[in-house]
Amino acid sequence: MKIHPDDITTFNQADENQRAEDLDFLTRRLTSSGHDPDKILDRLSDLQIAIPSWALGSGGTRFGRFPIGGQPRNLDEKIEDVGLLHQLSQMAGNISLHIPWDIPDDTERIKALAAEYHLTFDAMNSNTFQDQPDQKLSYKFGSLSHTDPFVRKQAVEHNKQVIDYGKSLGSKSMTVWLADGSNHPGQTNLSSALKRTGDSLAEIYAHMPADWSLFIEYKPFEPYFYSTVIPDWGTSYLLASETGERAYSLVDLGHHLPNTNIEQIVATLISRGKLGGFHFNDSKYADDDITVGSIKPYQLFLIFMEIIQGTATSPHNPDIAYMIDASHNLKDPLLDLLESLDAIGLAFLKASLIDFEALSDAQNRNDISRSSAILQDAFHTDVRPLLREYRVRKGGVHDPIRFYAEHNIREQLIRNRGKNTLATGL
Ligand code: RM4
Ligand code: MN
Ligand code: MN
Repeated sequence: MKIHPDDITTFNQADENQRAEDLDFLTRRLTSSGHDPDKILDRLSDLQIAIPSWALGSGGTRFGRFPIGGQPRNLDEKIEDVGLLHQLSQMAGNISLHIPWDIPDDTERIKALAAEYHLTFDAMNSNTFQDQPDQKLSYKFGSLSHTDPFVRKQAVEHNKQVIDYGKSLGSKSMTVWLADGSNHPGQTNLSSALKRTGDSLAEIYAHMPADWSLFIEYKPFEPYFYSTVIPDWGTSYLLASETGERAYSLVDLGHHLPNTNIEQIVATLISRGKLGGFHFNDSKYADDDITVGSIKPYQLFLIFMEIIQGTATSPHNPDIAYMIDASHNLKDPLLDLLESLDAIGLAFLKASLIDFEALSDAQNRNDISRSSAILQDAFHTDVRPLLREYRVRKGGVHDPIRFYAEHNIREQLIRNRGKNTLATGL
């Protein structure tokens, strides 16, 4: 769905004066403490977040699913939905595809459609955690790590095919999230499974064009509960280092055991130039995949602090591929994604306000209280006027969530697509 520019203008004009006042207040505060708001907004513009093609419908749990009407019925409609998110927020200029959930029928046509919505294709995702109806061998006991070389070959071939789709769509990277693991002690030989995985990844890597990157995602448990072959950042880093220069780790916020210091992992990976991808979501317990920033907004702020600081001091880390990897069981998926984009924008802006020079000075003097004060000062600044200004300047709306509700977008989608449509994905 494309929103008519007049609707955007009308919406933005409604409380223009109040917004200008709020912005003025914040700008004065920021400039007096040495910040350049325009520069910060330029950097925000570089922070484009990919939307996964599998998160545009209602998700489910293993117990049930409560579908919302108007879900995208095919890839074209998914692109439309991401286009809408981008038009409103100006922060979602990329789409990430999961194969075989979203196989493009005609890559040239799909690429052109995405371009109409100002979207490009970010990392491609393979799927060897489910068996497909036409598949010869089963992944029940693993894929890239399987004991049977024929199953491994089938899984490697699938990954190569995903790369080929990505090539024709203009993507430049491939994410491998390997679900392989075991449920019972003794079920697999842990070190042999890791070795076989490394060999399979090497084959996938060799198939990538020279300007592509490979992202290796880790996860401590689920779908298997005793072991996963790539459980943590250390294993992912190890595999990435062994696989090649353009192989990197991918951090997904939900893929850690409770209370893990994720910002420290981010800092360590960036310092070695190995943080390639980042999946946003939030969680209370495990891979809950709920709205970004809804549970731990301070953690998100600290992560952006490490990203901003780390990429400035370790320039050899590549541009990080950001994606929202969430699942929407109760909320309207599009609204949920807009909320997540808001949370990401706000955390980034707040982290941009940290006085890094003063912080480094306080750290060198071991002045803990001063260090904390610097962080708190940035975190408690209300940066919403700046995020609204960013959107209006770029042609979006100052408050995408309100716009979405006031314009009854879901009702329109239900009218156009139907009440009982189903989207492929989680
Ligand atoms: C996994 C992981 C992957 C995503 C799948 C659908 O838990 O986060 O990134 O592709 O879910
Ligand atoms: Mn993920
Ligand atoms: Mn996950």
